[in-house]
Amino acid sequence: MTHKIILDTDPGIDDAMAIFFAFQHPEIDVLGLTTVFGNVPVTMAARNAVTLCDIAGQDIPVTQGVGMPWVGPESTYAHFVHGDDGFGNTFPKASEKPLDPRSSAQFIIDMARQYPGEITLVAIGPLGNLALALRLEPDLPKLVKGVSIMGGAAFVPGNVTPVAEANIWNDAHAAAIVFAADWKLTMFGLDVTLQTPFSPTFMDKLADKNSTLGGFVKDASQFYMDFYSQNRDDKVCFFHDAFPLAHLIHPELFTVTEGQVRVGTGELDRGQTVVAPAGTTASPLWTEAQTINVATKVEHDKLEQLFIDAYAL
Ligand SMILES: [Ca+2]
Repeated sequence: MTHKIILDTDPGIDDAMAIFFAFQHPEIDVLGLTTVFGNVPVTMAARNAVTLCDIAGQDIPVTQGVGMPWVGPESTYAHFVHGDDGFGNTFPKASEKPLDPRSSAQFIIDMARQYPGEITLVAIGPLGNLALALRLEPDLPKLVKGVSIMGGAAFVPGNVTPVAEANIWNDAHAAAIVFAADWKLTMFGLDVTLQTPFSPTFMDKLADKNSTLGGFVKDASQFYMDFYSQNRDDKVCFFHDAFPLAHLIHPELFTVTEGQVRVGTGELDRGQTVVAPAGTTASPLWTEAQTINVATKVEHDKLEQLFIDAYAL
C-alpha cells in the first residue's frame, strides 16, 4: 500500500535525512514539501527544500509557508544545531528552481480536497502551516487520513525548556490549535526520538549504500553530531524527523500509548505537551481534550535497518 503524504518541514539536517528516506521508500508518495520557519528562517527552509529535491532528482511542488509564530515576535533559529545553512555548514549548491506560488497552508488544503481521505500530513517542524490550514478550511480534519507529528515531550523532559520540545515551543499557539483539532494524530516526540541515538557507523552505512543521498546526510551530520555529542563520551546524533515516516510503513516497530493532550501557551509551560493517559485524571481540561497517540518506544535495530535498506534502493 502506498501512503500519500505531504511533508511539512524546516530543513534542517534531520529533515534532510527524513525527506530522502520518504523519497527513497517505494510505499511513500510525497505529494509536496511545505515549508515553515523553525530550524532556519522560512525563506531558507523553502530554498533548502528545493535543493534537497534537486539533489534527489525529485520534481515535486515546494511551497513557502508561515515565517512567524502565531503569537509574538520572529523566532530565534537553531543555527547552533543545524549550521548557518541548515545543512551543517556544508553549503550545497542552492537550487534555482522556482517555488510553487501557493502558501504552504493553501497547498495542504488544495491537496486534501483533491485526494479526500487519502493524505497523511507529516509535520516535522513547528505547526503554523497546519494551524493556518485548519483556520482556512475547518473541514480539513475530515479531508485528511491523519496527522503525524515530530514534536513534543509527553513523559520526558523538553529540550528547549525543562518541559518543552523545540518544534512545539517554537509555535505553541499553533500547536495548541493543531492538537485540539478532531483528527487522528500521532505524536513522535522526545519520548521516543531521544531514546534512539544514531552512531557514526550508521551514517557511514547510509553513505556506503547511497553516495549521493547518504553521503549528503553523512557530511551534513558532522556538525549536528558535534552538537549532540557535547557532554558525552560517544559520538551520536538524533534523526527525530524520520520517526513518523518509519511509523507510516512499519507501525509494528513502535509502542504507542493513548492519552488526552493539552499544549501549554503560558510563560512557564510554553510548548509543553501535557498528556493524560486514559482514566488518569477527572479534570475536564483533559477529559474534554482530544485523544492522541504518543509513541514511547521503538525497536532501534529494525528502525536503523529500515533506513539503511531504503537508502540502498
Ligand atoms: Ca524539522
